[in-house]
Amino acid sequence: MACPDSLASEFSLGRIISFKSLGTGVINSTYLLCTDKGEFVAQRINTAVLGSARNLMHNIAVVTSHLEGKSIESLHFHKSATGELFADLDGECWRVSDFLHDTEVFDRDISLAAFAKAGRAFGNFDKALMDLDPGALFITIPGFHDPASRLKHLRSSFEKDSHGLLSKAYCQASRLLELESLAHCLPPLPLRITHNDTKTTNILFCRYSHESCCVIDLDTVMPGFLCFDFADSIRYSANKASEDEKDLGKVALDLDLFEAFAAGFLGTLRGELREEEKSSMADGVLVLTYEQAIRFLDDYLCGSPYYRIEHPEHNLERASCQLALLEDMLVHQADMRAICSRILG
Ligand code: GN1
Ligand code: MG
Repeated sequence: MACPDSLASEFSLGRIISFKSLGTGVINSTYLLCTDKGEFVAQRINTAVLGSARNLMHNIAVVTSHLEGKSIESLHFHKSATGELFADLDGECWRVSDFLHDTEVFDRDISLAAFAKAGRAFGNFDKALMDLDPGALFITIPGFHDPASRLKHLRSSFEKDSHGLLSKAYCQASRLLELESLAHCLPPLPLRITHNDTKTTNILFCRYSHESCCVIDLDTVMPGFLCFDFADSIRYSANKASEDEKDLGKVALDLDLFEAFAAGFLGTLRGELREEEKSSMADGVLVLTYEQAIRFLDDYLCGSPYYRIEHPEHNLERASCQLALLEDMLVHQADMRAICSRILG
């Protein structure tokens, strides 16, 4: 898309030199904006998903200033002409942050060492927010990681079949409904402030030292359960195949990657966790993967209004892939539990 005419002037960014697409997110649209004053990240916020930009940016301001207070590098957002951290331009909501130079992200082809560092980075992020009152943040997306309510929605989409797509997704949908006990298997857990979208692509690493330098994508930082921050990284990066792999024979849990991330994440948080949190980690991986399969399939049955897709069957392929990963995780449930217990002592 073209850069809105008023973006640079609204955020006092100088004269625009270039504007190009950046990153792999499937919710917001992200661009690298070069001006005569420097390089910036401009994002068009998907308010249909993320709700009020004011509440969202309130959360982000609270969290980034808390992290800065502990000398943890965080994103820095620019103020608009009205002093807000976002601006309404031509009916769309935009925000701008500094572009962090000399950084790189690791996608799925991540080494064991880098994945362990990613675990430490997300572990340190969650640890640093433990003394912040969850009540200080708005719930930007109610029921975001709530497998039972996601399943309820899938069941209703299944019954309505309003887009006539159920015949193509019947096996996957039936299997997800059959696995219902996964939506209720976790014990009551304490609410913490969590990231909630811990893909490894949401960590910037220094290009030279290869150390993690900043956790990004703070849109879903809100009250949540720590086991889901552990789980989402595993779901995304410890899959031997990509999130939308069509050849399901390639989809499998990589236990070495699981162990590397567990060493980083659980090793960092070990001293802070309650017993029920410790015992929820391995099972949380199953639950979150189950929830993601539900979310992709439900979106498919509803005509794909939520996730950006590249072709009409994309969400069905993503759901099938998550379901295949879940089946393999079920086979390795005891292995995952043993690794977590060993690390958590
Ligand atoms: C979305 O767009 P991105 O990559 O930040 C989604 C996550 C899903 C992910 C699946 C707000 O994240 O929960 O795990 O897609 N974020 C939101 O790829 O729904
Ligand atoms: Mg995200």
